[in-house]
Amino acid sequence: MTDNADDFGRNMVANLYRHRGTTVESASARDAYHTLAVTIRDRLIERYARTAAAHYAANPRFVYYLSAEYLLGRQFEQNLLYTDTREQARVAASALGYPLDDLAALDAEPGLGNGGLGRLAACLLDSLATADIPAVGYGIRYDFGIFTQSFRDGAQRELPDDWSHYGTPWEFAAPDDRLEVGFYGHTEAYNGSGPRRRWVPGETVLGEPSHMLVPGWGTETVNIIRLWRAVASSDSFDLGHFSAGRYGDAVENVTHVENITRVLYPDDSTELGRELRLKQQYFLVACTLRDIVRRFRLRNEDFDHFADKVVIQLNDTHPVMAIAELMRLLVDEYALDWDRAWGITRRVFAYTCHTLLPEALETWPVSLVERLLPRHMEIVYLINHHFLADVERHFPGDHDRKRRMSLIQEEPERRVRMAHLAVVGSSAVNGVAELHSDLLSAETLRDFAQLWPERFHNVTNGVSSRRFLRIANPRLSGLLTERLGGEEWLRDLDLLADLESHADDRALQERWRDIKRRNREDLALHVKDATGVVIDPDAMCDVMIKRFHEYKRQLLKVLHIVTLYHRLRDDPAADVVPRTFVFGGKAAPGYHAAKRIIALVNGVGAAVNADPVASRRLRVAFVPNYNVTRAELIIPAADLSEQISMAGKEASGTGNMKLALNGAVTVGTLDGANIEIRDRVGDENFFLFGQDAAEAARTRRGYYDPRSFYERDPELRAAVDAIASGAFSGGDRGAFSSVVDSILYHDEYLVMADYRSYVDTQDAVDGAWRDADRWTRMSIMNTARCGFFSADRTIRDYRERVWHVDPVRVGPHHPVTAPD
Ligand code: 7GP
Repeated sequence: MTDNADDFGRNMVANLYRHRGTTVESASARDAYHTLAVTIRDRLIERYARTAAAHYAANPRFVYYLSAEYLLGRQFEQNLLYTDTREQARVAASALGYPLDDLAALDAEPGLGNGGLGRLAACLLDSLATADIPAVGYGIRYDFGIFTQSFRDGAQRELPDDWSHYGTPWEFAAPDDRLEVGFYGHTEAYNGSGPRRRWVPGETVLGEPSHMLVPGWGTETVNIIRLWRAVASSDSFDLGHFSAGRYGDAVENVTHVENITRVLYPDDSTELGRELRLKQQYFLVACTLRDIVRRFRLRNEDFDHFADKVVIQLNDTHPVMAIAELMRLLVDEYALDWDRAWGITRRVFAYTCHTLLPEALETWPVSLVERLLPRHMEIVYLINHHFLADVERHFPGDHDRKRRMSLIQEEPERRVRMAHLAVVGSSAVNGVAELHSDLLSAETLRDFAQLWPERFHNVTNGVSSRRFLRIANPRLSGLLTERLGGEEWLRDLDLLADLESHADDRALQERWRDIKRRNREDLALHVKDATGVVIDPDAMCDVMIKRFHEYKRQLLKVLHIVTLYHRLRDDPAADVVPRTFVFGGKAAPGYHAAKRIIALVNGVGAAVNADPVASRRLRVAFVPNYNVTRAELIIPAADLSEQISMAGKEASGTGNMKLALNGAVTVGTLDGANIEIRDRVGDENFFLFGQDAAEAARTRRGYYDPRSFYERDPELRAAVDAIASGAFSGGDRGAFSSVVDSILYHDEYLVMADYRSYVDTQDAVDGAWRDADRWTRMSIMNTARCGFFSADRTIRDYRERVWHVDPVRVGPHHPVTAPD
């Protein structure tokens, strides 16, 4: 497709007529936005057609990425970049009377995920397409994505995120491809013997796919992400009820079905909520596997080749029922014998674990699985039967081991252990950073790693340099492109290493500082708008952006802020460097402890910002509704990156990588990927504090008395006392008593034990900041040495260690439309 501004403009006007049914004179901003998006999309869809044709011809092994979450971020800017049409779009937008940036701001972020795991999925899809790997991402099209966060009296409020309220130009619905998914019911014997059985569901719903395009950067490949939503059949609507004026009853069945994909992770604190969640998981799995089998059969017949053509990556345990579902399809529907089906299944699946928290390893009550998915329960039992026989062969008579490894937990309630099913049914298992993978093998999944050491791998996470440097930080990317002599670094991030030898170059340092300052100015404008807080663009920008969770220790950050506040209050001339503390993050709606910490951050922020002395040096800005879009604004402005989880709890972290790449220096524990970041940037360019994973585990196992730290450390005592006294809750002593009690008497995440080391390290941060040249050098070194954390490298690692797939190059002409 040729792309001069005239063609682009003509296409756009044609699209305005055809898609919006309106005219140039009367186009609203939303008409203009939508039309521009569709015009950009046209460039991608043409590439997608060529990609599909190339894939069809090559019949390659595909990577199918199954994930309950995707945090794609806005598509508009990305697709402008990937189609190289920014200039044409600018001209076309102004022809309609709108500045391009105003239209870009109308792009809604599909918030189909919670945090790290969902954003990682999006980064990996981007890198898969960029590497020309045939891949499809499968997920759920939630009506309401992650809730919109606002604050009322400092506390988190959750509002529904109706992300596709105005329709989204990036999504193609495919109602023709609807398929049926069963739930409940019973199973019955086929004629004949053997494990084959028939499942007669008690309820069926329709799954409707839609897809979005996932373009690669600097290549012709456009892959897709396919999202499923539950739709009721038209006879679910009860016209009789409606005619009788019982409008609620009339739509009851419709609502019941469509609730399956209504929200991301329905609250599972009730029985019904748990059932809905499992239903959601199976819904994704059932639709997806049917689609994968359909795709396989387009070019292949014999299931013995299935594993040569298909690898299914399970993004944590949410889609793990896929293992039982594939067995059901192969054995019950395609009549393969059990062993052959199992051999195929085992080769097809691979499993990534994203956590170290025992409570995040999913289990489902046997009674629930039996009722909702009776056939799958039988299959899980049969897999378990064969598996435990295998364990017995390797470890004869070791009953305790079998009890530990079983797919079924017996006490206190019988439950299916999804992580065990995942490991047993996969050919490869990986953690997401070195420490995490080591801890999985040594602790969480030790018995399995002993039985099958060859299955266990590490694949350290990575992030998209396109989104988080090129798009988010145009100023710094411009400098990098200039210094590195082109944009090749966007495909080979190791090229950033060339900067290293210039880290002391005066001119570079000055440009670097200037860019950071201007990025902080941009952030200051947004913060003022979103929170009313005025921040000083010259102050150090100290950033903590991530989900709120006790193990991530936002509370430790709060104690530090209160400590500085006290120092200034006691001595207005105290040696405290001007800093802005920027927070962003949501807490799960049912996670009360984390929500209290959010309120505390806001309470402390209000006190600091209102204090005539402290506010001269310190400001606290809690940006509401942290999401990918906000991340892209905050990260480029950051000077200091807070990665302060209790060691041994953060599987990897990926915000740490994005911030370091943008030249923020990390203050962190030896946890997750922090370790690998420090190894690469050098310990002189990283602020380390606190206990390491082994020490922390020892402290937790032994006799730990958090109160003793409080008693011995006057600054810590003053900070805790201030919180307890109501100083940050308008005098209400009860407001944060649960927070205070948790750290004084339990302190599961060693906030008290690490406080002194943290505060002293922060004093060293102040010292480094005062020496602007030293700080700038550290910042440059962080960018220069973080090329490893590109998601492109992560994809290379998955290819070598797990997937064994080859790229397919997409030609410049579609075989059907190509000229002779
Ligand atoms: C997160 C981990 O907490 C984070 O450390 C990691 O960087 C990220 O995954 C990507 O691997 N986990 C989740 O977001 C999550 O939901 C529960 O984990 C299973």
